[in-house]
Amino acid sequence: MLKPQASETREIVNLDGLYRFKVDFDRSGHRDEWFRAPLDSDLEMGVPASYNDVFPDKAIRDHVGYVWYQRDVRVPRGWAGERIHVRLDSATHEGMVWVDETLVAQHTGGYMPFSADITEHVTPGQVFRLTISVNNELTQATIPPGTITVTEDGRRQQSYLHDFYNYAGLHRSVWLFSTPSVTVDDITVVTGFEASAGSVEYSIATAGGTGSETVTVSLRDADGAEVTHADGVRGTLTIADVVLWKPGAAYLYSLTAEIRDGGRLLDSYTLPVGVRTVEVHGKEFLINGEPFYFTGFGMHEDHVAIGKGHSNAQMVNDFQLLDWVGANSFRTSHYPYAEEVMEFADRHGIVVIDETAAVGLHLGFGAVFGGIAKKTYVEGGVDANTAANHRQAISELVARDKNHPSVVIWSIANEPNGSEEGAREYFAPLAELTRRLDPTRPVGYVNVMFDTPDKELLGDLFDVVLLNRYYGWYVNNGDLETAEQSLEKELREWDAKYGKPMIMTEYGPDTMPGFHSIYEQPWSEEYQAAFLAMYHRVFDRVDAMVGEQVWNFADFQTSNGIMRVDGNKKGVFTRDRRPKPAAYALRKRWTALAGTK
Ligand code: GCB
Repeated sequence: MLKPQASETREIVNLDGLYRFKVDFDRSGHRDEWFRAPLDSDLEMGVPASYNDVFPDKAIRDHVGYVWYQRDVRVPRGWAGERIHVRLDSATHEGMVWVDETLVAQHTGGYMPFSADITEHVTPGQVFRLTISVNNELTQATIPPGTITVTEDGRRQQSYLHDFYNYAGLHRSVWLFSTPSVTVDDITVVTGFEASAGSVEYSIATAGGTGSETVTVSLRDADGAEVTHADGVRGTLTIADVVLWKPGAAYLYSLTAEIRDGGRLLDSYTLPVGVRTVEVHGKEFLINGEPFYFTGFGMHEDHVAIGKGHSNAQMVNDFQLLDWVGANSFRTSHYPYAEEVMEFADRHGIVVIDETAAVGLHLGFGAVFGGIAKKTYVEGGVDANTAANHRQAISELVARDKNHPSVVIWSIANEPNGSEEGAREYFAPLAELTRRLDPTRPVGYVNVMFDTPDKELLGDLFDVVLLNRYYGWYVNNGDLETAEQSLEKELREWDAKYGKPMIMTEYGPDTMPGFHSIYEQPWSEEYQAAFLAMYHRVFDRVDAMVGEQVWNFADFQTSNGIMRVDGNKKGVFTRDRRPKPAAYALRKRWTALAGTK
């Protein structure tokens, strides 16, 4: 699943901007074939962005179902003879794409790119009408799951068991791009090193050829000087005096794959490559053979007005704040982030735990979100349909992100039910699938606080122990002394049970900016700082701890409920990215740790 790019043989046009926009309130759009004519609506919507908070209209914000986007697109006239594609970097949660009156693509899963070859439906130099319907519905089978109910007066309502607002729309860029008819279809690299010699094992999939073409590969250093080259669709490149990709010190080579017919260049694709290794060794997490200690956050793609829309400026601001606070890593909680984010992490040496959108696979959580607790692994719950979509989510994630040096762990779910009968049967094949798709990276799942070591059934299927704990918040609220004892006791039990590296992937209390207390009262800024300091004391006493990722980087929007006041306030930064005092405390600790751990 190569990201489109411009090269000697490929061109790309960005289709972001303003689209005609219509909300399909009465679910008539598909029946009435809205793609056949200009959308009958005065609304326009910016892409990329979530549409929910853009309009001052509750009916749009709460809408459950389809919305429609449409614009006219002119195909560059120079593209005659090329294959022409349209690509959506995401459509949350389901997208259908028409070119004029032809349905060209349909994709479910709100955080992954998809594309369609539209060569037969368009003419270079001419205009076509691009129509996209986007559905925000979550059902028990989707990843993440949800439930739709209909009120007595006929209103559809969406509920879900995850703690972030169900933003929807075209959250990421839309592209028109050309490829030649014979293409580099995919590239996979696996890197390594021995003493000062680096290695890049590569394998290239081509498409559209006759088999008589030749494939060559060249590797350049960051200054653009050729380091080495080779022939053939697979092989190993050796780099003398390799410069490794390291956390905090990124270094990227670029690998160019070319297909030729005789002397004629048919296709050329360039991939950034960071040479590094990742390994679990006993209780250590090794990057390039050296113990690595994760500092940072679970994050969200979440901003005022644009919701989950990708914005390059906001992304740079978030990375700058990560740098300021001394973080070396983050988790893409609770879904894959925009590819621009992954590439930025590659270029700047930030380490990533890459997570699927499998959040809310715990029907016991119904009680927390205003419903009732149910069994999880039952038909109509987390069942074979969920598993099929979960497999798709894992496969697409690995296909998209396998070449990013920043990605060091696959997290295949956040807080699933890991103690109920059926959990092992559900997760064992998924862990195995992830390993088969990528044998080079450790695999984990994120454990929920209910699934204590005496009850949990899954840990031996995974390489690392990823824990979310809220001692001092959801339990022992306001009592950090008891919380400290409970936390340390539990961490030692995990260590005794599995003897694997452990990362605290979530810990933190809701904190109201501006609320102060000399009594360490929950919700106060002082309590947040004291809470984090307590966790850090414990982490420093438990050897198997190899990382701490605070929940959350910033405050973020959630669904309504008595647990949340305009969203989740566990951010170390506010939603508009102002520091709470805890940010300064973390900065002090993490900058000091950078030199030692
Ligand atoms: C969790 C979830 C996260 C929530 C967080 C909280 O365990 O993984 O999505 O936002 O707790 O603040 O309750």
